[in-house]
Amino acid sequence: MRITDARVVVTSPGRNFVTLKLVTDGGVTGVGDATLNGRELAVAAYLTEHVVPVLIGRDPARIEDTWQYLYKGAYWRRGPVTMTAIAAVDTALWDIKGKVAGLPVYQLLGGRSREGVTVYGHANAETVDDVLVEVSGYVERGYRAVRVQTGVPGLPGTYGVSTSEVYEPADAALPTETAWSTEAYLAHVPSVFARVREEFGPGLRLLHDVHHRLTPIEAARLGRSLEPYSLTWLEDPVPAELQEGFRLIRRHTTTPLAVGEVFNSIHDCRQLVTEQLVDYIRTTVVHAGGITHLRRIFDLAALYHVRSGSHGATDLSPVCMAAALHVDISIPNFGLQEYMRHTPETDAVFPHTYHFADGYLHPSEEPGLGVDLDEEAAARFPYRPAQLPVNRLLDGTVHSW
Ligand code: CS2
Ligand code: MG
Repeated sequence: MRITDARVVVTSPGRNFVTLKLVTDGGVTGVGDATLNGRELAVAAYLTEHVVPVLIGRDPARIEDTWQYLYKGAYWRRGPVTMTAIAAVDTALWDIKGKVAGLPVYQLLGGRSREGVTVYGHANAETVDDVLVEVSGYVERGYRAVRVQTGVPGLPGTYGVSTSEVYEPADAALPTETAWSTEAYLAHVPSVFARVREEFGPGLRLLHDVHHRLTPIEAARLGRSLEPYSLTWLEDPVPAELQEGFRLIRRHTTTPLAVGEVFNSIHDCRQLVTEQLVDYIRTTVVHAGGITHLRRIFDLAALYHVRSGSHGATDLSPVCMAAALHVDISIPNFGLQEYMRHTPETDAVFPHTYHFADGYLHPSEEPGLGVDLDEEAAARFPYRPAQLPVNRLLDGTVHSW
C-alpha cells in the first residue's frame, strides 16, 4: 500500500481549520487535524512545502517510522508548527490503519479502559448570577464537571467569557487588545467559587483556567484561597516555560494543577511530570505530535500519578476530538477531556460519529477515527485571517494573554 495523494485543506466554517487528507492507492483515506489557532497558514505551508512531497509513495502502515522520519529528519526539532504538522500526518496514518484493520482506533491502542470519556463544559458569564445559570444548564444536560469563568469587576472584558454563543477568542485579522489587573482578579475569583459551591454542593467537579496570567507566588496564593472549594484543577496558573517555577506553587497549595495546552513535546512536560509538580497534563493530539507522541507523554505521566486532561477548545477540529477520544478511552491514566461544542457549520464540514450522552463523550465505533472532511462543504468556507488577542496591564505593559 502506498500514499498517492496528500491534500492540505484550509476551511473556515465559523473559524479556521487546517486538515490533512491522505489518499492511498487502495482507495483508503485518512484525516489529521493541523490547526494552530492564529498561525494556521504557517502549518499549511510547512505541510505543503516540506511534508507532502516526502509522503507520496510512502507505506502508510509505517506510523512510527514516518514519525521519526519527520521529527529527526527535519533537524530543527519540536516547536508548535513542526509538531502540529507531524501530528496531522500521524493522526491520518492511524485513521488509515484502523480502516485497513476494520477496527476503531481505540482497539489498536489496547481497547477500552472505561465506559465513556468524562468531559467538562464551559460555564462563563460576566456576572456571578449569570454564571450560576450557566452551570445549572450543564448540570441539567448531565455534565459531571464544569469550568467556571466570570468577568472581573473593573475590567472591560476577561479571557474565557464569551460575548457570543460559541466561544471564539481569535476575533479579528489584527489582534484586538484586552486589559488585565492581577489584583482585581485575585480579589474576585474566590467569591465566585464560594457561590458556585454553595449553590451546587460538593458533588460537582469544578475547574478554573488562569490562562498563564500569574507569577508563581500569585498562583500559590490563588490556589490556597480556592482550597475550601475543592477544585478538580487550576489550569495554566503561570506561563510554563519555567517548569521549576511550579515548585513554588506546590509548596503552598494542595489545589491540583493542570497544564499543557501550549506544549508540543514530551520535553515540555518532563520536569513537571517527573517532579510531580502538576496533576494533569493537558496536551492533545493536534499540538503534541499526534497519537504516537501523545501516548508517550501520557505513559510517562502514568508513572508519576499524573493524569490526562486533554485540551478540547473549539479551535481544535472534530478530527482532533475524534482522535483524542480514542486515546482517552484506552489509556489507564485518563483524567478529564475538555469539550466545547463546535458550530453546526463545523460539524457539517467534519461529519463524525463520536457523541455526547450523560456527561460522557463516546468515541466512534467505525473503523479508523470515525470522522471525515467533506471537501465540497469545506470549499464553501474560505480562509479568513484571524489572530488571538494581545493582553496589556492597566498601565499598558504587555502581559500574557
Ligand atoms: C483555552 C483555550 O480551552 C482552553 O482551556 O485555554 O480556549 C485557548 O485559549 C485556545 O485554545 C487558544 O487558541
Ligand atoms: Mg486553557
